[in-house]
Amino acid sequence: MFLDRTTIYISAGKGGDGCVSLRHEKHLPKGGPDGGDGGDGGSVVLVGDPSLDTLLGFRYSPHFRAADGRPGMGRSMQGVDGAGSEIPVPLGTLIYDADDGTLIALIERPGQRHHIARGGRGGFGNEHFKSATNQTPRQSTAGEPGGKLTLRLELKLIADVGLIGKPNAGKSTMLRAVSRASPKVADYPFTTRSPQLGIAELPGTQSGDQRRRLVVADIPGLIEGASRGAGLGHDFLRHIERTGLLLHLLDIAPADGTEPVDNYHAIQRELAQYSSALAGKPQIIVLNKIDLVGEPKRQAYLGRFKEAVNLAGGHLIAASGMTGLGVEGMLELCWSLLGKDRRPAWRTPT
Ligand SMILES: Nc1nc2c(ncn2[C@@H]2O[C@H](COP(=O)(O)OP(=O)(O)OP(=O)(O)O)[C@@H](O)[C@H]2O)c(=O)[nH]1
Ligand SMILES: [Mg+2]
Repeated sequence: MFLDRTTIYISAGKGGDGCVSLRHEKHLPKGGPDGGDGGDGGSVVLVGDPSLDTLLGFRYSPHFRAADGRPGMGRSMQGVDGAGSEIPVPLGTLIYDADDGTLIALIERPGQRHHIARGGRGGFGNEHFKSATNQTPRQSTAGEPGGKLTLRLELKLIADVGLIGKPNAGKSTMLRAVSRASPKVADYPFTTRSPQLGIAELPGTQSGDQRRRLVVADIPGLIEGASRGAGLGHDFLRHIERTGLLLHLLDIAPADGTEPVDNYHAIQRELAQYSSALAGKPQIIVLNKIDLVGEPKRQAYLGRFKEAVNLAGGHLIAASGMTGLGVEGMLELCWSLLGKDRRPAWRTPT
């Protein structure tokens, strides 16, 4: 399975120090002790957040720190407790201690809370040490340090979109174009030997505040007979069984001299032979490497393909993973076809 992994650094707040103070009042020349206790340091809590779907945000800001407790003060005033820190994590996140690898928690329910690091207790003020034999104690204790931890977070990702096509169709190049993933690209078949995953970020819907992300899976190229075990594709078809949408990439000018239309049918046959569920998934047919066709001819090219293939209301677009042409429109189409409700139904944490 695909894993999203990241490391984060946690520090809970230190407790505030206890205070040493003696009461000063006119009619009480030898006032008793009134140094208050320090406040407790803030704790760090992990919280399950259903609106998150990747660990991506942690790459930019991996440090989490809760506030220290304030020191105690005279007049028996206790220091204020340090504010806690809440870390929202996607559902299905496994939390490991990065030092020894032990599994600490699995966050899987919305609002589920796990106290990961406790703040240090505040120290005692001298008031605390008052006794029959010691009426004016001058001792206090320091606040305890807060817990510190390095955590490894892991999230199993289920791809929203599966990239399929013959070897060399440009699947890995497309994954590079839409995400930070950097799968190997080369001009020979079966360059990709195991599934690769990337996270595509679409521009925000309003004022850039809302992130829209798609998890995209790149699998090895499919060839005729893949559904019966030929090539590398068979084993990997199951990796795209749970995606919501397939991007079917067709090389418009295959180096092996085959026709895009024939290649289209060959892949559809393989999908159908593998499972009806896979064949029935929504597909966007992408005439890829469109940069190889001069601009004036592109529309005609799309038209000819439409005539030759009965797409039955399916979606056909032209794009180039190499130049980025048509890629943004392709992602927007993916997003709209997947619909608003795509999560969390397609994601099963564990
Ligand atoms: N002109 C052009 N070439 C492309 C484009 N996309 C990919 N290529 C080239 O096509 C070849 C195959 O690209 P890959 O991205 O490795 O193809 P793949 O589908 O992942 O191939 P496998 O992993 O072997 O199945 C490489 O030489 C790429 O540089 C494109 O949009 N335009
Ligand atoms: Mg590849």
